[in-house]
Amino acid sequence: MTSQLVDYDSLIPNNVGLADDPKLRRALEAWHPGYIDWWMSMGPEGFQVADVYLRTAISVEKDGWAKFEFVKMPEYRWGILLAPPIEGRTIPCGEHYGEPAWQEVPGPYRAMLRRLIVIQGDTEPASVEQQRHLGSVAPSLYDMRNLFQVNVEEGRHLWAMVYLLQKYFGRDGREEAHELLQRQSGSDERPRMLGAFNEETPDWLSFFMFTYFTDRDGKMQLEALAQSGFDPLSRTCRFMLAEEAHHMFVGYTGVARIVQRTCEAMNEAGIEDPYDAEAVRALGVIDLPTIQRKTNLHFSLTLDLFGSEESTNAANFFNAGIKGRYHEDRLDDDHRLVSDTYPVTKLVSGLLRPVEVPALNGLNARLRDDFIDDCQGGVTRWNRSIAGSGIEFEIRLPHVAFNRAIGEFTDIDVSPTGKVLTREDWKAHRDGWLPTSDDKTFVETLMQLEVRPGRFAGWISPPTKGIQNQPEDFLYVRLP
Ligand code: BYC
Ligand code: FE
Ligand code: FE
Repeated sequence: MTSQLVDYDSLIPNNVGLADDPKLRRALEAWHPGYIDWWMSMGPEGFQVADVYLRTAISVEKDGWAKFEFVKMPEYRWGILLAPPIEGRTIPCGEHYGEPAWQEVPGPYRAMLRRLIVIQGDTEPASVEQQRHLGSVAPSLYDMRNLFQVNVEEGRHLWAMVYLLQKYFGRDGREEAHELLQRQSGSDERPRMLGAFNEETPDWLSFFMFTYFTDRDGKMQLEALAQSGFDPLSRTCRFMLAEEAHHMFVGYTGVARIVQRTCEAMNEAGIEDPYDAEAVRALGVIDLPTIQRKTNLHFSLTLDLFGSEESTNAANFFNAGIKGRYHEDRLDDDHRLVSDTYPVTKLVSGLLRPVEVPALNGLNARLRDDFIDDCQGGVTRWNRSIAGSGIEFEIRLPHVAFNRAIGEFTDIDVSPTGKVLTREDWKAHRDGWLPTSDDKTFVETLMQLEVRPGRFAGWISPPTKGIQNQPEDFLYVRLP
């Protein structure tokens, strides 16, 4: 019971008994100033003194875990919150299946666990860095607030991983925690660890695509780590997932509102051909093929985050019981998978086709497949809205082998429909499939700051309801 109560009065709000753990408290308090320095220099640019209507986690109960109030971002109460323990929880997979979950780091798996926690931790501040310029071109105060909400929560996710490193990994944990503030998205010397987190997020369409697709990789990876036999990691990730839902909501509704605005504008102007980019763009809205190209880009970049389709690392994580499958505890099999197989798409004599591989080696591909299913839902709803406007166009997720830089398909050129191409063919079609410099320039011209309460930039529809049901003209961000 005690562990569920959140101590909100101390410097670092927490439900991990920080007040009774002076060693850990000192380590975290020593890390805190560096974090604030990082936030001031790499966090949202130009809005650190604004009052923002933000939610802060104050409890870990299912209902009422958050409160909403105006805060300046550097004063946000970044806390350390673990989901309530599950009585009698056991290791959900691998060779220790059924044994009591570990409350301390299992010695033989220390290095593996540390690596997983560091990779997870590295992505959180990376996304804040990628998005730091977007506040100054926000399409509304509502959107600006959502961006900052996502940013402060990614900051909290960094705290969550740093807590695990400092509490359970001693000196090297402290060193890793320090390094997490040193690497920088897009840096030549010290880049972030995973590819997609070194890309630019140049505009709001990219931001919404990122939160739809890449934050959803976050969800899938957190779901897999929530199935860890290392219980503190599991509890940490379970609580992070509560926050993650909002990030994907921002992405889904963001793209939906752009699509809606484009279709409305086309109908008002009597334009029927979605491919007449010149006419559509002249209306000050984003043409649907550009949205498709951004989808292709962000989806394929995000697929790379799942690692190689066949991976002995993934097999080892699972065997050890430190990373499970999506919904491991709801799956009906032996949870060991030693003699099972899984179909993984591969290139076989020039054709892409499923090949059965040992299930343990195919776990990255399996999580990626679960991810693709999860992505499709929102895409289908975007398409329903386009069809409802009477416009003939469908947004499609590209083939898994399209535009990949990690794994099985790295060295081949594949069309969005899954056709294997020659280099020349790929080059000839590339600009129809991935954003061009012309797309970039056009979208950039639309990125103009709109801060009048209740007003929205012309390329995006207002949301159907406000945050916490606030009225449309609510002042979500009070600028100084
Ligand atoms: N980029 O066996 P392999 C989020 C490396 S997002 C660069 O194929 P494995 C968020 C790999 O390290 C979720 N390198 O893959 C979202 C290995 O190197 P070594 C983040 C890559 O090991 C939005 C080699 O290639 N969380 O939370 O299974 C906003 C062969 O590895 C990449 C996690 O990812 C890549 N894309 O790795 C904010 C969870 N892929 O060992 C936040 C933790 C692979 O040969 N991570 N490599 O030197 C993991 O579970 C796994 O490490 C990976 C796949 C999913 C990354
Ligand atoms: Fe996160
Ligand atoms: Fe997120």
